[in-house]
Amino acid sequence: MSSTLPYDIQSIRSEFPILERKVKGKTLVYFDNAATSQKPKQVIDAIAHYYSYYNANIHRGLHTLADEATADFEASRAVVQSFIQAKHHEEIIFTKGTTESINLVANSWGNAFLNEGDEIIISSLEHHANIVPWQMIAEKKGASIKVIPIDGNGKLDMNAFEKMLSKKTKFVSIVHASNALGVINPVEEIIALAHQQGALVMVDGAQSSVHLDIDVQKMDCDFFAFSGHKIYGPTGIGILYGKKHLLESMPPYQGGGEMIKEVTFEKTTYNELPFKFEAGTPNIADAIVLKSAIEFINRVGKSNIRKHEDLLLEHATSKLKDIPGLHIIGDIQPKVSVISFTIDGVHPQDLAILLDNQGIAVRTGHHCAQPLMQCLGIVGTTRASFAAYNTIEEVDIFIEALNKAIKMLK
Ligand code: C6P
Repeated sequence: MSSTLPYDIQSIRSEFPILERKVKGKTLVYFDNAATSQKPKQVIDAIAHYYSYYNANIHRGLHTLADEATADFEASRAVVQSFIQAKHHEEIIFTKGTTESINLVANSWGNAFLNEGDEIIISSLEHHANIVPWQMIAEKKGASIKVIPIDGNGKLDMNAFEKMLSKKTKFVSIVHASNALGVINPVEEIIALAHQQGALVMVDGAQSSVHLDIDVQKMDCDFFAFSGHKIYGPTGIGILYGKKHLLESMPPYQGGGEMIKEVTFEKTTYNELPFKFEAGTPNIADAIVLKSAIEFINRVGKSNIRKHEDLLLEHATSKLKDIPGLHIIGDIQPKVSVISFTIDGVHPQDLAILLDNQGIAVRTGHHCAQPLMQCLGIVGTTRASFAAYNTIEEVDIFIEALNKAIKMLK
């Protein structure tokens, strides 16, 4: 099987020091990549290098360290720009992560442009980060939220979506790939339909950005959000992409240093993009290091990683289907390398503990998508999610451990 893999998997694995770790006496099998991916050595080294050699505040100082840090911070912005094919570098805003990016848009755009009676559309597949900020702003502005239904496998009901759209629809915020099930939504179609009604569209790319080629211009989304820590980068850094004319029309999200042009006690004028949305000292180190994470992905090749992950997904799916009483939720195409399942008579939490005892990390529960679990009529699932460094052998270890755990629990 491994001869069909698109790259030398052992060489990739050797770049991730954590994969050497033992957990409960067993070599770690890390299948919780949808929660956060592990970091290659070039990312870990880049953090140490920044703090060891040129730690300084940016855009402010007139000294060598500040110049170097500023240059690398802006170089990282340019790398992110090409990672998602944005037209202008000032369309890339550094945030803490997907959650903050969505909150920024809901607050800034929502406060300025939402009115009473307006409608915001989300889907049943959303992570809480793409539900709660919209509920908060809708409540404040007297707008309402409509939810696109799904079938039992997580497929969006596009007919229902089309019927939901009207002149009242002002905003659609939709997940690209579901974190809980892995299913990929037809975002291009959703965006085109929403635009016909004059509504704007935000895409939550927290799970898609690491697996799929992202071209925000081709997709024609108005906003796109993702997190550094899910693309082999550090925690605490994320991206908001927004079309330039929209970001220009929006008021600042937070006030403070960096986002101003001039301040008097009477009045403040705001800085230009992207700085208008980057108040205060940003997360300089992690923004700089995000460049190294993207360079890792580009070096291995996103399409190679996708091919590799598809092999793992296919292998795991067919093995899991052999287990009596196991139900894969979201067994449809297209999907990213996430498998979510339930097992008759087995509580996901008990399963997670037994798997951890065998060195295997998976996520169980509602995956921060409680409304989705309610739609599916389940309390939660067990989720295995794969990354560039996982192997077919690890899938086999997982299946063996799973069978052992099921025997103990039934
Ligand atoms: N999902 C998971 O285990 P932050 O926490 O801001 O980096 O990302 C939030 C978020 C938003 N949307 C989607 C689709 C996501 O998957 C996540 C994070 C993790 O599934 C942690 S809950």
